[in-house]
Amino acid sequence: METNMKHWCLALMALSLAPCSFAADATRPNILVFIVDDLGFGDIGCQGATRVKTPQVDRLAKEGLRFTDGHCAAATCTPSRYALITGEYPWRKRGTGVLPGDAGLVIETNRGTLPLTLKKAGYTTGAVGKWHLGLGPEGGPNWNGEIKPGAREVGFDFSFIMAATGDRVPCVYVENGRVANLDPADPIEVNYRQPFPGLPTGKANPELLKTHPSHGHDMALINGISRIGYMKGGTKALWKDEDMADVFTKKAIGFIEQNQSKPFFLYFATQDIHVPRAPHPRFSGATPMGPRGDAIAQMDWCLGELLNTLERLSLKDKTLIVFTSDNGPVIDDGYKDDAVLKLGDHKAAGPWRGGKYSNYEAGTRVPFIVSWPGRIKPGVSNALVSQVDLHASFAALSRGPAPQETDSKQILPALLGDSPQGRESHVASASALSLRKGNWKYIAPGKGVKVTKATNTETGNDPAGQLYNLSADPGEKQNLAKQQPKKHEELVEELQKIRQAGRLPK
Ligand code: NG6
Ligand code: CA
Repeated sequence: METNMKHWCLALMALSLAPCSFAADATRPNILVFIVDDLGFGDIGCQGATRVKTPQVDRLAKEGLRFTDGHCAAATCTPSRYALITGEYPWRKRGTGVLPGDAGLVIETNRGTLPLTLKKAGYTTGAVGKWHLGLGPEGGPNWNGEIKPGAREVGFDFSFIMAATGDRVPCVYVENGRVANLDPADPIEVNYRQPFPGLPTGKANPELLKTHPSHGHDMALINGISRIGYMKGGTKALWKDEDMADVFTKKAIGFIEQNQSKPFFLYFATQDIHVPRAPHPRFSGATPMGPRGDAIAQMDWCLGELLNTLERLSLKDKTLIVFTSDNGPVIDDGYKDDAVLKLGDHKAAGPWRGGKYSNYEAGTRVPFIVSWPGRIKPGVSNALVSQVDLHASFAALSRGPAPQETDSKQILPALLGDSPQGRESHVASASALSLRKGNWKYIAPGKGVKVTKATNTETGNDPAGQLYNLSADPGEKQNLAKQQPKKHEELVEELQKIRQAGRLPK
């Protein structure tokens, strides 16, 4: 009897000392944000693509809710991801334009973020893939020491990332704040202004290139591809572009396996289908569209690997997945990779006008699928939803603290398919700000070219304000600003109100 009592007491003591942990369950799922780079609305089978097959994305869409009016907050990467991670519109914060690879962390470490909120709710948080939000102090980190502040300081327990983009140096992986596989005898130096004497560049040594630039991208020459910026050293740590999808996928699977019995949040950011498009040779020729199409096929494979992992670990019903992209599509983004030549009748932007860099819809209207088998009824939703809302919505879902970021709306009922109503309005940014309200779209006056020469993007810039009725004119062809002055004024004022409501740029 006495020993029994002793056992009971010990068991009780152990329980009270155990850290407060819980498993993901039917009400509080694991969260996987799978964010593709530069994937257009029409780049997936379930939204019209036929020249590239995306069976895994289509499978997710079939099991989940496919949003036809889902947005990222900006038409390029850094500002778009800033919004997703923080829940704040990027134009409120200076320095959120496309960052070089040696930029300091652009997110203040004392602010609320999505991963931090989920951490407070008891989730283990991980970031794998493209970062592009800066690392280290202003002026960039010391690549040979501890790279801080970074992903950990904004709320990720685990991170395996690349600093910026595949086309920017340094071409190395950063794992939990240190360059992976770095040989201290071969330190890394990064310079965005001038080349290192004696090292090859795309400009000086085109004979060493396997992919040639079409514009820019003629600096450091690494793995037969010239990049933006110069770097020296770190030879053992250099990534091989063709293996990158495999490397990131393996890390993501490892993270899921390790955290299978706890609730986790995984931010999985593929380097695909951004330039340089260099998929693994097993995807070469997977599509008739050249490397851009093959990179889509590779991305689809990555998604399949993660879906299979969740299935294998019996986590499918306990995991909510968001599949989306950080901005609209671009065909030639700086390399001669046959993307334009082999495009055929493929409509990367779907029915929308413009693309990456554009104020028109295709800049930010991106693939947006939410799945949670057993909880979300499969179907299609026309609710207006944005990545900026994930912070407030997942705070509610995880029963974490509600964020202070007022741009982030709690639209869980829309995301879970319980309501057809998403947010009322949405501000997107490219070269100008634009406001969506219902089916109306206002683009603020913008300076600059109408079509960029290099990427052939219709920017949507106009010195006068533009107003479009997307239900009658989804292609944004007919500017109604003059015909509908009252509507125009209403949206001008609404945008002004939203601008004044939040934090203004410092
Ligand atoms: C541009 C690059 C483009 C791409 C983009 C950022 C040139 C000529 N073009 O400046 O290739 O890297 O920046 O893309 O350098 S994003 O998806 O990360 O925003
Ligand atoms: Ca991008």
